[in-house]
Amino acid sequence: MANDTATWNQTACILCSINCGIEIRLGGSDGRDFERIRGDKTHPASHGYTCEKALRLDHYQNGEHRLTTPMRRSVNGDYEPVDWDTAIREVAQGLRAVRDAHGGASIFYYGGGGQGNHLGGGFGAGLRAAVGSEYSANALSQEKTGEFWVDGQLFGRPRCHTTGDYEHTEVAVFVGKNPWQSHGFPRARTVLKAIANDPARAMIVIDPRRTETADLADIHLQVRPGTDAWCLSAILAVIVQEDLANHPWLAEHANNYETIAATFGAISVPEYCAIADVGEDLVRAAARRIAAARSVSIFEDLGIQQAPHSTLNSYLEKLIFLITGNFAAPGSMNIHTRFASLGGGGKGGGDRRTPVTGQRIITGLIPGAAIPDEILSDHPDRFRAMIVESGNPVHSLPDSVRMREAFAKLDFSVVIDVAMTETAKCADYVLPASSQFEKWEATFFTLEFPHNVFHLRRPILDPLPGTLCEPEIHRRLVRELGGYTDDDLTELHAAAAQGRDAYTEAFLRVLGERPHLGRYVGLVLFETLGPTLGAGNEAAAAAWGLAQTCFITYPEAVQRAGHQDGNALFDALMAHPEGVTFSIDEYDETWKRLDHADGRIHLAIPELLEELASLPSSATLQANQEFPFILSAGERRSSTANTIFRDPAWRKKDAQGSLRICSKDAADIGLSNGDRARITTARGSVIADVEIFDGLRPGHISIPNGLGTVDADGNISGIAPNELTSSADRDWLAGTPHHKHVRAQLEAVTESAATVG
Ligand SMILES: Nc1nc2c(c(=O)[nH]1)N[C@H]1C(S)=C(S)[C@@H](COP(=O)(O)OP(=O)(O)OC[C@H]3O[C@@H](n4cnc5c(=O)[nH]c(N)nc54)[C@H](O)[C@@H]3O)O[C@H]1N2
Ligand SMILES: Nc1nc2c(c(=O)[nH]1)N[C@H]1C(S)=C(S)[C@@H](COP(=O)(O)OP(=O)(O)OC[C@H]3O[C@@H](n4cnc5c(=O)[nH]c(N)nc54)[C@H](O)[C@@H]3O)O[C@H]1N2
Ligand code: SF4
Ligand SMILES: [Mo]
Repeated sequence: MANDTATWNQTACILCSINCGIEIRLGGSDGRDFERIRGDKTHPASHGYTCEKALRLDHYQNGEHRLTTPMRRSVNGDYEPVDWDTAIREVAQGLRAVRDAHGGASIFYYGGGGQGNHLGGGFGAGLRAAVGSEYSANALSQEKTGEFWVDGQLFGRPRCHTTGDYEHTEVAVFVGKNPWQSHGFPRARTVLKAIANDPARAMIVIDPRRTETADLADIHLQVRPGTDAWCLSAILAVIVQEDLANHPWLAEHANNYETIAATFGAISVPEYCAIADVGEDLVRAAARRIAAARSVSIFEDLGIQQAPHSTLNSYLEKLIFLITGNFAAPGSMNIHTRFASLGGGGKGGGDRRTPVTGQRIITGLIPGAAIPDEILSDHPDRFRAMIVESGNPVHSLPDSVRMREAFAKLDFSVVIDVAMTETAKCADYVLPASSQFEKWEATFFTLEFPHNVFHLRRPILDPLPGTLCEPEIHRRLVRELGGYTDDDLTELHAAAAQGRDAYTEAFLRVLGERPHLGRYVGLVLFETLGPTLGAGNEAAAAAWGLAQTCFITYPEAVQRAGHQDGNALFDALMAHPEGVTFSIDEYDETWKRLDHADGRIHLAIPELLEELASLPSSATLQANQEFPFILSAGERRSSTANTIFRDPAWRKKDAQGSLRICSKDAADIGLSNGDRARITTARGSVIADVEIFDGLRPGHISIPNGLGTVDADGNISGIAPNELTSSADRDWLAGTPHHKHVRAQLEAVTESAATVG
C-alpha cells in the first residue's frame, strides 16, 4: 500500500472510548505526517464532531517513542535489539518453560486494547490458549467491574449493561463524571450545551469539584469527597419518603421494592446531607426533578467508581433510575447490544476467585489492584509470568512501586506495545506493534442505544519498518508453540478459494472435527479467510467471525439496521470505512435482555444493603491528622489522554500537569500560582506545580491522569499518579482502587529543595 497523500483517509480518534470518526490527510517528506485532521461528517455517531485532542494525533503516530525492533533485556538490565525470529523463538520458549514447570494458569494476561484498539486482543486470545493461560485483567477491572457486578444482581447477568440517552433525555444526571472533558457519549459538548440551553430540560451534577460540566448544570451537589453513598442515599430517601417512586411501574417490573422502601424510609435526610455536606434543599430539589421527569439518564463514572464504597455507589445510582421507572424507555436507561465482549474469558463462570488471595473475578477479569498480591507470594499457584498487550499497568494500576516489585519477581514477561512504556521497562522482552493507523483496527466500546455503531478501521499508512501487527505477532508465537499446524488449515484454505458460502460450511465442519481450532478462531480466520480479502487486509477476517456471533446474539436488532445476516453485516463493515450502525433497538428489547428467570428486576442486593446499614455515622468520619488532604489522583483534563500520547509536546497548556488547590488551602500553606509543592502519601512523595482553582472544596486537591511518562533519555514529564496510590486501598467487593480518594499531605517547596526533590 502506498501512503495516500492526495485524499482524506477515513479513520477514528483513538484517545477516548467515543472514537469519533476523523479524516486524516498525510504529508511531509515521506508522506507519513498527519498533516491535517478533521471530523468525519459521515461517521454514523460522531457526525463530524471532535474535541481538540484529535487534532494532535501525529504525536502518537510519529512520536519518538515508536519502537522499531524487538527488545530483549540483557543481564545488566539494559535492552538490546534482537531480530523478530529470535524474539519469537525466545518468547515462545520463555512461556513454554513456565507452562511446563508450573502450568498455564500461572501465565497471566493483561490488556488487549486501550481506547482505540481491541482487534489485537481478539488474536491475543489465541496466544493465551496456546500457553493455557486462564486468568486475565484489563483496565475495566480498576473502574467498571463493581458496576458490572451490580448489573448482574439487578438484571441477571453482569453483561446486562445499561446506557443512557443524553441526546434525548429530559434530565441528565452525572455522578462523578465530567463529560465536558472526558466525553463518554457521542458529541458530548454539543449535547451538554443543548441541555443547558433548554429550559424544559435539566442537568444534575454530583461532583466535589465545580467542573466544566457542573458549570452548565441546573443543580450541582458539590459533595464532600468520598461521601456519595450518603448523598445518593439521601436522594433515594427523599424519593421514598415523599412517595415519589413510580409504584405502578415497580409493581409490574420489579421485586423487593418493600425492602428498598423500608431501608430508605428509615434514613434521616438531614443527617445524610450533613455528612455529604450538600444542602438539603438542593438534594430535595434534585430528587423531585428526577421523579417528575418524563425521562432520566444517569452516567456514573470514576468519581464514584474509584472512591470509597464504589460498588455500593453503583447500586445506589441504579436504584435512583429504577425506582422512578426510568428504564426501557426513550431518553432513559436501556440495555444495549455489543458488537463483541470486552470481558476476560477464561474457564468457568459464577463465583470464580483468584488463585492466591481469593478475590472475586467479575466478567472474567481479576481486580487489577490485586495483581501484585497474586505474584508477591509463596503460594504454589501464584502468577509466574505475564503477557501484557496494549496496556501500561505499571503506570496505570495503583501502586507502581509494588507493580515493579511484582514484575521483578516474575520468571518471565513480555510486553507488546508501540512504545518503550513504564511497563515495557520491567519486561524481559518487548515486541513492537504497528500503530493503530498502520493496520486494521476496531474498538469494542459499542455502548449506544437505540442506534449502536461499530467502526472497522482500515490502515491509512504502511507499517513502520520493524513493527508487526498483533495478529501476525500472535500467529508467529502460536505457530512456534505448536498451537495448530498447516495440516489443520488445508481444507479451510481450499474452501476460502471457492467463496464465502463454501467457507462458512467448511469452517463449521472443520471446527467440529478439530475442536482445538476453536481456541484460535481469530488466527484461523486471519490465516485462511484473510488472504481472500486482499493483501494487507487479512486481519479484517476476524470481524467476519464477530459479525456472525453478533447476528446470532441480536438477530432482530441487526436486521432492523438493514443487515440480513452475519455475512451482510460483515460486507457492510468492509464497504463503509466511516463506520456502520450495526444494530437498531426497540425499547422493549431491554426487557428481553434481562436474564432473571422471572423477567423482572431484583432490586434488593443483600451484600450491599448490609454495607449501607453499616456506613459510619458522622462522628466517625474524622479528618486524618497525618494526611489532611484528599487527593484525586488522575483527573481528566483537556491535556490528558491516558498514556497514549507520550510526547509531552502535545500538551499546549498545563505542560507539567498542575496540582490544583483552592485559594484558601493555598493561602494556609503559603502557595501561589506557579509555586511548587510536595505531595506526600503513605506510598510516595512527588513535587508538583501549583495552580489555584477555586472550583475545588477546601481539603480537596487534584492532579491529572496519564502524566509522568518517561522518555528514552530517562526524562519524566509530569507526575505519575500511581507513585502515590496504594493497591490495598480498594473496594471490598470488586477490588476497584480508590484513585480519586488518596489521603495526602502537602507542603510548599523552596527553589533549592525543588532541585533536589
Ligand atoms: N481528556 C481525557 N478524556 C478521557 C480520558 C483521558 O485520559 N483524558 N480517559 C478516558 C477514560 S479511560 C475514562 S474511564 C473516562 C473517565 O471519565 P471521568 O470519570 O469523567 O473522569 P475523571 O476526571 O477521572 O473523574 C470524574 C470526576 O470525578 C470527580 N470526583 C473526585 N472525587 C469524587 C467523589 O468523591 N465523588 C464524586 N461524585 N466525584 C468525585 C472529579 O472531580 C472528576 O470531575 O474518561 C475518558 N476520557
Ligand atoms: N491514579 C489513577 N490511575 C488510573 C486512572 C486514574 O484516574 N487515576 N484511570 C484508570 C483508567 S479509567 C484507565 S482506562 C487506565 C488506562 O491505562 P491503560 O489501560 O494502561 O492504558 P493506556 O494508558 O491507555 O495505555 C495503552 C497502551 O497501549 C499502547 N498502544 C497504543 N496503540 C497500540 C497498539 O496499536 N498496539 C499495542 N500493542 N499497544 C498500543 C500505548 O503505548 C500504551 O502503552 O488507567 C487507570 N489508571
Ligand atoms: S471525544 Fe475527543 S478524544 Fe474522544 S474520540 Fe472524540 S476527538 Fe477523540
Ligand atoms: Mo478508563
